[in-house]
Amino acid sequence: MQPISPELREWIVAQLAAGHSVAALRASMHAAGWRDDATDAALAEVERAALGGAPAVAAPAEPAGPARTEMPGPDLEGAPLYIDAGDRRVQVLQTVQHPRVVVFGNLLGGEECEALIAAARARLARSLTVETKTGGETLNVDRTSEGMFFERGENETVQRIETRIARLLNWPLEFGEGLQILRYVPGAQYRPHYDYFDPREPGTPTILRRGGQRVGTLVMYLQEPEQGGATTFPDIGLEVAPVRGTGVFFSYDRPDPATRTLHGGAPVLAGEKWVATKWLREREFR
Ligand code: PD2
Ligand code: ZN
Repeated sequence: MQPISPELREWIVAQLAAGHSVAALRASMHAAGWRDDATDAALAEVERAALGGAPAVAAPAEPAGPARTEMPGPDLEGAPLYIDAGDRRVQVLQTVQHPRVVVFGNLLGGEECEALIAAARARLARSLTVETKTGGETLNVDRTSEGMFFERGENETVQRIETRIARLLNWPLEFGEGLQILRYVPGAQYRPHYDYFDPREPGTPTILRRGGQRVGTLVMYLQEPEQGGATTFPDIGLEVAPVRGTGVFFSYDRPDPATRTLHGGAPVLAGEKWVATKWLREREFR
C-alpha cells in the first residue's frame, strides 16, 4: 500500500505519543466520518512505518475459490409471508434466488427511523475514504451521500435493531459491523459497486484481519425521498423502492462478480433519502 498523507500520519503519531489509545484514535476517526476499514488501513500503515518501514506481514488474501456453505439470511423454508424477528413480525415482500435478495417490510418502526436520523444528523460528514488502490485520501466520487457510523450497541435503538437483525438473518450480532447511516440530498447517488473487499486491492489483507470478508448487506430505509433513490441491482434488473421502514438484504458467498451483487443507489431526484446499512462479516468483528 502507498503511504497515507503526511498530515494524517503526523496526527496519528502525535495522538499515540500523547498517550491516546488506538481504540480512542479509532473512535475519533470514526466520529470524523472515516470508515472503519479505512481507519484500520491508516493505523496499520503508521504502525508499519514505526517498525522501520518494514514491509507489512500481510495476512493471506482470501481465496476467491470455493463458496462458503453457511451464509446469513432469513429462514424461508415453507415460503412464509412473515418472519418472527423477536420483537417484530417482519414481512417478506420479495425474494430472488440468485443472487439471494430478500426485500423486507415492517423491519423498522417510524420512531426507530426518526431516532437513528436524530442521533446521526450532527455526525454526518462527506466521506473521506482511504483509497484501497493508492492508500491516499480522496473524496469518494462514487458516493456523493454523507455518512457516519454508529458503534455496535451504541445506544438503545441501535442495540434493539441489531438484535432484531441478528435473529432475522440468523447471523451472530458480533459478526456485524456498526450501523452506517447515509443521507442523500437531491443529486446524490451511490454508483454501482460490490460491498465485498476486492481481493486484488493491496489494502484488502489489512481490512480482512478484522472480521474477514463481508458476506451480506442489509440496507434499511429510514426516510424516503419524494422521487428517485431506488437501490438498483443492474445485473438482474431489480430496483428496490426506498420505502421507509423496509429494507433489502443480499448475500455473496465469495468476493467475486459472479455473485451478481453489483448494486447502487440511484440518484435522488427530489426530497432526502436516509438509509442505515448493516454489513455482515464471516467472523466476529471487533
Ligand atoms: O442507499 C442505497 O440504496 C445503497 C446502495 C448501494 C446503499 C449501499 N449500497 C451501501 O450502503 O452499501
Ligand atoms: Zn453497497
